[in-house]
Amino acid sequence: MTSAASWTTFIKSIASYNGDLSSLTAPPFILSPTSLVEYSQYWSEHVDLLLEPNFIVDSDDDPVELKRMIAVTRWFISTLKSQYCSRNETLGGEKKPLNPFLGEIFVGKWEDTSKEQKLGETILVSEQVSHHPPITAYAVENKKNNTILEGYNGVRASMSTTALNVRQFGHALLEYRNLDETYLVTLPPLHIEGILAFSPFVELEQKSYIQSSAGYYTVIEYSGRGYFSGKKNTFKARIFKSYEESLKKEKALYTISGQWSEKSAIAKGSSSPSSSKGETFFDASNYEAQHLTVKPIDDQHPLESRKAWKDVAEAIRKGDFDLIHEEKSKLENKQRELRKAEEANNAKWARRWFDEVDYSKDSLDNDIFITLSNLAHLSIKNVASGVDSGSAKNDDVEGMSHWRFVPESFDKETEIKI
Ligand code: HCR
Repeated sequence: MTSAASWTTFIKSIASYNGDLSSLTAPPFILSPTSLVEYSQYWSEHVDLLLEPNFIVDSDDDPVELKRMIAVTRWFISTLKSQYCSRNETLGGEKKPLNPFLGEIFVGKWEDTSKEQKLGETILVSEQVSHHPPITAYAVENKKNNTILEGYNGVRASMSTTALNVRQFGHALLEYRNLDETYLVTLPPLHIEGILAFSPFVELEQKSYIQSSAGYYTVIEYSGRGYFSGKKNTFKARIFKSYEESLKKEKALYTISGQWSEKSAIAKGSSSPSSSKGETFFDASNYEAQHLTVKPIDDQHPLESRKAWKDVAEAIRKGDFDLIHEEKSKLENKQRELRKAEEANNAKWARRWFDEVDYSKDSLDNDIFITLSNLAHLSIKNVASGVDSGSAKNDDVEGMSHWRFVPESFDKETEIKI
């Protein structure tokens, strides 16, 4: 089959697509040799910005909690280029990632490359906690600064005439333990444009939110090419004293606007910073991503992503469709056998470092996710990320669930070395 013909078959298959990414069969040239379980690393490719709130000192101008919210917003904006553009840079376009198997893991670390050595080592643990639907849970931990980011991700997708529309499930919780401050971050919807033209790319849409335990609340509005400025990947973020204040845009304490994949500016108040008045907020093109270090495949455990997918990844790199199919089938059949054996023994795959949490049943007094969701009027149900608790969409979506990191399980880990 020619590339064009297999692409047409692929387009037809996504037109009748049921929302579960594992059911999509794509032609080899659209496959990425990287599993989705690796995407958790994108949260921390600017470790210095992630840890920055720990180093902000109180001064006479803005309250220190507001300065920290600005820093957390900057860190979040800095993650977007890695999350949504990095395949375009490394693989020449958005690709379909490998669909992780249940129990697949990915771990790595960021060394402290700063002159002052105040950051310390930061580690990533990422685990596929559900296969149908696919859900990846992760934690990024920096012991030196007592900072931990944890979260999970799932997606549901549907095809419109020209684009693949993706709703994200999950959220991130960023805890600065020395500061006794936590932030809840929601994930924006997105769509994949350019499918018909053979060059898929991601556009973020609608909004995402950051809620601080100190009350401050950031609303980030996304738009593709056109709406705000005619430029790609544009956004506008407003920081408010609280959710209630956000009901009137004029109450914004700061407004940030620009392109998340390029440059953005910040100014006090509710008007967008003009290029002359605004101070640079973040310049993605001049802030290189720091990639994590992963141990050599030979030293990896069989559940570690790059080891488990090695032969499939090589077949994808060769563009050999039959070999991809053969190697993928080997891995998938092994998984099927495992599930059958579990069923026969009435057993369940034991998640390694994460636990499922059911907020409708488990009694979770003083749970920070509930507290922050209430502050931001966000749903605590298993709904798309960022859904308002009062919205008509506030109804559990089948198969989706909340996942939490269990640090003790990771501390007891003996088989997987970072
Ligand atoms: C939608 C997507 C899989 C999911 C990817 C997610 C949402 C995963 C969590 C990360 O934190 C952020 C993230 C970034 C990716 O942009 C997003 C992927 C983009 C494409 C991929 C589709 C399943 C691929 C469809 C196949 C074609 C048409 C390219």
